[in-house]
Amino acid sequence: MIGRRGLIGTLAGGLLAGCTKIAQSQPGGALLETVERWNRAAQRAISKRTALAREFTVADISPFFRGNGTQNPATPAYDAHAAGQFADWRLAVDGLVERPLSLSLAQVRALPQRTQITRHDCVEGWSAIGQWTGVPLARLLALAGVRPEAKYIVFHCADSLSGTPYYESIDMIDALHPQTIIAHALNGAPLPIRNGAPLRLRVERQLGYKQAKYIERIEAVASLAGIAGGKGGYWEDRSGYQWYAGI
Ligand SMILES: Nc1nc2c(c(=O)[nH]1)N[C@H]1C(S)=C(S)[C@@H](COP(=O)(O)O)O[C@H]1N2
Ligand SMILES: [Mo]
Repeated sequence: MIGRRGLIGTLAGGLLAGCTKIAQSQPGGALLETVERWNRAAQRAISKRTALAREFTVADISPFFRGNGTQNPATPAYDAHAAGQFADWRLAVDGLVERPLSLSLAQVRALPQRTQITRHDCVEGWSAIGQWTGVPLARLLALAGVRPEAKYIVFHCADSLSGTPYYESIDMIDALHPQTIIAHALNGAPLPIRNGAPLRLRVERQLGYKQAKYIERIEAVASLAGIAGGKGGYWEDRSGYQWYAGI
């Protein structure tokens, strides 16, 4: 797994190696200074990515958290799970991991949890504040033993839009971010079907379409090239939506 320190270390290590060579072949220190400035800028960029999203209070919670996109996958398999309160739902964690997992909802709930009140922003021009509870994705990835070759985490969903399965992906900086959770509850109650029951992603530094609902499989990969349209997400594949949707 690439930790924050590991990533910065790799960047800094590469730059320092470069610096040594430049220092040996250059007469003055001007170039070195430039490289140092660049190094500081790179560190600032990474710190920005790891900063926390704003959290709100219970009083700020929206009375109704609307649904958007799929509001019910409505496949025979999903309907059967819903009828049984998702007691037989399994969450797979696989791909570039040492120990592939297949977890029940009860097992997901038994892991360490995080609760956060955040604002969801959809590109279509609406926002809502909700309280989400779930297991940090970093925990799941540690349990599964994600391999260092993994560069992205892909979320496979149970629903399709116009006959194409919904999916999304994030990089390891967002995957290991403390506010990135696999949520099973909204405002203290099990996720409503319209909001992604039984499990959905919350990746709080990004826009609404990254917040994958109805997750049945989490896959660690080295590249997004082989997955669906290759652009890392349902909307990314078919419209101009950016893969990195930072807010
Ligand atoms: N599986 C799945 N996830 C999805 C979508 C979808 O259609 N299917 N829509 C996305 C969009 S565009 C938004 S704004 C949010 C909406 O989440 P909500 O339904 O809880 O409001 O889910 C995102 N995740
Ligand atoms: Mo959205």
